[in-house]
Formats: sequence, structure tokens, C-alpha cells
Amino acid sequence: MEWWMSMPKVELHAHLNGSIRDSTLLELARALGDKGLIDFPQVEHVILKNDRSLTEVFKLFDVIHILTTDHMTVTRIAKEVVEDFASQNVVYLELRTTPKKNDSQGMSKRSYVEAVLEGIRSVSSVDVALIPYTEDHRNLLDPLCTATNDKCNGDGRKKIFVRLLLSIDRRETTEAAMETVKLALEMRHLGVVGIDLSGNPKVGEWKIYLPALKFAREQGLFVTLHCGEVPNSKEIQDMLDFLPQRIGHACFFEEEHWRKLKSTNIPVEICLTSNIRTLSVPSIDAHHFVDLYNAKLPVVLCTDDSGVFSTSLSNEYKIAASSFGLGRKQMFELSKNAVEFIFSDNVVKDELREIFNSAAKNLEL
Ligand code: 6MZ
Repeated sequence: MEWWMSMPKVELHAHLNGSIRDSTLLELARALGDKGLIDFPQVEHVILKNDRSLTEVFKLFDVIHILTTDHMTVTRIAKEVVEDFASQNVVYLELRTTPKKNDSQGMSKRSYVEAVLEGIRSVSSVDVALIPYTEDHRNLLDPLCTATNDKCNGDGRKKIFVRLLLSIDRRETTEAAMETVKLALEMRHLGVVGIDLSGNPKVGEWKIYLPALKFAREQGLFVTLHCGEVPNSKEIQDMLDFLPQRIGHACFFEEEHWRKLKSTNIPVEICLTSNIRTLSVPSIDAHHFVDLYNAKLPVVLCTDDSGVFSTSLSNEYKIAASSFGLGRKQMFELSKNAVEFIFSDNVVKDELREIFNSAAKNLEL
């Protein structure tokens, strides 16, 4: 097994519908093609295309959402995505997804999230810890064994912590965003821990979501914002002033933004392949990760959309190591540090720290 693969990892920025296997997307597309509902060769071409601008990525999401409209499919992709992350030795996964209402499918935002949760619960290749400890004390009696790098339960099975963030899409209304926040609050006991603001960064005005985002924070939900994925100085400044618990991307930051970021210590979710593929950053050598890392600011490597960008979390670590000359120990510490930025309580953090400590011994770091 490659070293990057065997190292325990924490994934904090992964969009469900962006993380679907190509094989599943093609299967779903073929089925709709057979029913005459879509033009399969055309959709196949879009799915398999490699280089996409940011605008094309959002067109692809519209296609993907046509393929994943019903509850059964949502459950299936959630299951597969968790399995795929677990197979990369991800020991803690915060998955995010936009709750969707679709009357033709009898789907409400709530039933969509329920379908996602059902998928996560139906994972069989690995044990899933989904319910927060405060809600499920049995988890406390379920210590992980400390084998080399496979995190596993006493019975020898691997285990992954999974938490869900509900995304607000920048195309939504103020009311729809508030509905998502209320839903997240109602579904907290089921593993929902926070809110993400995402969607095409060239669309909409983030401030219309402020009431919903403030309410989320007041009620104790964690908040992460896609911030600076396109140049928009005022928006970036306002988002940093809001003091979210994490931000994603930070590609188009200017001097004043870096200063603010430094003073607030907000952790940044870095998605190398995504940023390069969408040309949000001109080349890997020019990526801001290295400056943040050297300045010892809190950063975490993430995949963003492992399906859309044909990557994996192991691959993102490998790219960081080869591009920025970081050694194994440094990469391991980077991975381990991510534990400090998760949207979970100290009990989970302690357990994860233990997993990393025992893996460090076994990997002789
Ligand atoms: C902003 C993104 C994104 O929610 O349907 N999404 N938003 N920037 C990105 N960078 C490339 N990648 C994905 O997953 C797909 C949705 O996640 C958001 C978009 O709103 C996209 O429609 P879900 O599971």
C-alpha cells in the first residue's frame, strides 16, 4: 500500500454530489439514456471530460443532479462515497451536501437528508460512527484497536467517523437558507453538525444568507464558508469579519485578507487539485498552501469533489509532498493537525489523536 494511502487522514471539505464514482455516474446516465430521458453519449462525454473551467464544473453539477434525483440514488451515492473515503484510510469524514426539494420525486429537504443518512448508515465495508457521542454513549464503549494504520474496532473492523454539513447553494433564497439551517438544527442528534455556504461563486450575494448563518451560529451549529474562490475583495473581507469556524479555498486573497486571516487564525480547507483544474490558481507552484503552511497558519488538505476532479485524499497529500518538498513526518503532522479543526467535540478529538499517535508509532515516525 502506498504510504499516503496508509496514513490516517481527516477529510473536511467533500461535496457529496462531487464525490461520486465515475462508474456510478455512467451507470445512472445509461439507465436514463435507455429510458430516452437524456442523450447518453453527450452526457458520457461531459462526465469523462478531464479539464473543466469553474463555469463548466457548475454545468456538470447540473447534469449530476439530474442523475441523482431520487431518494434511492441519493442513498446509494452516500453509501459509496463513505466507503470510498474509508478505503483511503480516512478516519474522520465531514461530508457536505445541499438539501434538495423536488416535488416530482416527492422529495423535501428533510427527506433528502434522511436519504443521505440512510446511505451513510448502510455502509457495510467499515463501521460508521455517525451519531455524536453525547447522543450515543455506546460509542464510548467501542474503543478502536491500534493496529498499524487500519483503524479498527475491537472485532478487527475498520471504523470511520462521519458527520454531515448541510450546504446552502448561492442560488437559493434567504428563506430557503433559513429552512436548511432549521433542518440542520432538527437533525443534530442524527449527525448533522454544521452549515456550509457553497455554489457557483460568481452567482448571488452572500449577504442575503447572513441572517441564516448568524442564526446557525447562535444555535451552536458550526459554519464554514467558501471564501475567495473568485476575486471579490469586499465579499472576502465581510466573510472574514463574520468569523466562520473554517473557510474553504482562499484563492483570491489580497494582502489585507491575509492579514485578517492571520489575526483570526481561521483554518483554511485547501483543495489543491480542484483549484488547479478550475484555474482558480495558475499552477501548483503558485498555490497559497505553501505560504500558509510556512506561516504555520491552520490548514487542512481536502478533496472538494473527488469524483469531478478524479482525485482522492491520499493523492492530495502526495501532490503536496512532491510539490512543496514536505517529508513524511511533516505530512503526517499536517494530517494529524486537521483533528484540531473538526466540527466535533473533545471526545471525538481525543479518540482521533489516539489513532494518530498509535499510527505514528507503527509507521515509525
Ligand atoms: C463551490 C461547490 C464546489 O451539495 O449537491 N460545490 N461550490 N465551489 C466548488 N468548487 C469546485 N464544488 C461543489 O454537491 C454538489 C454541490 O456542491 C457545491 C455546488 O453547490 C454543487 O452543486 P451537493 O451534494
